[in-house]
Amino acid sequence: MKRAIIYGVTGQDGSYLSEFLLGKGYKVYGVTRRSSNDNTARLPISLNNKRFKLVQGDVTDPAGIYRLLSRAKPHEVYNLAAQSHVWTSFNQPSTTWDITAQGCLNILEVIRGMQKKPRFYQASSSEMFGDNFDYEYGDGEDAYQDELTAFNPQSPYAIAKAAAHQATALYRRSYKLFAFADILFNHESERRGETFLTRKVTKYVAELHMALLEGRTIPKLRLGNLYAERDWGYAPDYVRAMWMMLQQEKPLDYVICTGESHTVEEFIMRAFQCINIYEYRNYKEIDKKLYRPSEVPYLRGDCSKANRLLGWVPDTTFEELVKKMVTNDIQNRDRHHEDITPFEEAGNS
Ligand code: NDP
Ligand code: GDR
Repeated sequence: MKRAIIYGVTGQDGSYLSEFLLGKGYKVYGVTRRSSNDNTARLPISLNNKRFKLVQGDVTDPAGIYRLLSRAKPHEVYNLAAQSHVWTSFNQPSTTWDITAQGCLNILEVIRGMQKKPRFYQASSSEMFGDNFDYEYGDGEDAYQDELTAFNPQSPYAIAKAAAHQATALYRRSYKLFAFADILFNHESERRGETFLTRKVTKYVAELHMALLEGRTIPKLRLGNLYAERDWGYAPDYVRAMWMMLQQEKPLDYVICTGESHTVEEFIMRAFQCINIYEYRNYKEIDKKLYRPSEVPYLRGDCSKANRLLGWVPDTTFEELVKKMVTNDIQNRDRHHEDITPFEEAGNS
């Protein structure tokens, strides 16, 4: 039976990846760091599986990584652990560095010292491109990023990710490690952390939907920069790509994205439209504190290489993604309010 270790198993992607690997017959060691509250809310499905083992650990603790890898003797190690919130990284640059850059290096060093070396996966980020892009036709209309676009990171998080990305490539070249780094563009889901833009918006929309039905008012949605553009995909599609990469004969880096870019405002408008609100501006206010000292203005990936060599294509469209997230947040609210009108029928614009 194949064995895999997932660092970052309690996060959005870690939870989907653990279910995906269990579905493929793996034994999965999911690593969770110690916390004063239960942080396994995303893992009920995996925790019910006898082939899933939850173990304590932390990527900043090299000795613990060594003990786990020596004991479990995994075939594959997935590093999804990170301080992954860009805005937070400006407030906590050192912590972000220790987890997101040093944590990756700690795992690579342990693998380097092992006799039977597992395959290694590093979750790199489109944030590494920062404000850089290439042009297809030179007229600015078709700007994109791919595996060859130069990095110009714009946050402590992106700098840490770029360091981990380069370390993975260096260990692959220098020590013949079977190490891959995917450049993942934004991907969201019903399990997305609540302080990321998409989930913050869909939770608000669900709350507003309920409030309108009950004749209540709620405070406005506080937002930062509405004009940044992002290439948003669906997380389960992206964890499938992670596994597909590690099954390749030759370790290469891939961009994983949808190829479509939408503004933050477009995401918000779509989410409000799910509850039949077509003029959302009355419900939002801009809070300058939510602006970042330095922003990534535009992300649109080109994943032709992953299409060609992995046969990977995203299954979920932008419109489906927004709808899934809003529907899920409304259903979560509904569990406590069984008798409300389904949102499709609510005429509250
Ligand atoms: P999340 O923030 O949801 O999950 C991060 C995970 O890392 C959590 O399980 C968290 O644990 C864990 N973690 C944090 N610090 C440590 C530590 N010191 N030791 C061990 N584990 C730790 O991120 P996502 O699931 O969205 O993303 C997964 C990976 O992919 C991350 O590395 C992220 O940077 C990267 N990525 C994500 C993209 C996206 O759009 N989602 C796009 C590009 C890259 P806890 O639950 O205890 O906080
Ligand atoms: P991002 O995601 O920074 O792209 O990083 P996030 O959802 O935090 O921001 C997306 C865009 O929305 C703007 N924005 C706001 N963002 C947040 N969080 N909260 C707000 O209130 C708000 N208002 C506007 C932001 O300025 C930004 O332009 C995500 C993370 O998952 C990273 O870990 C990952 O590497 C990248 O995607 C690719």
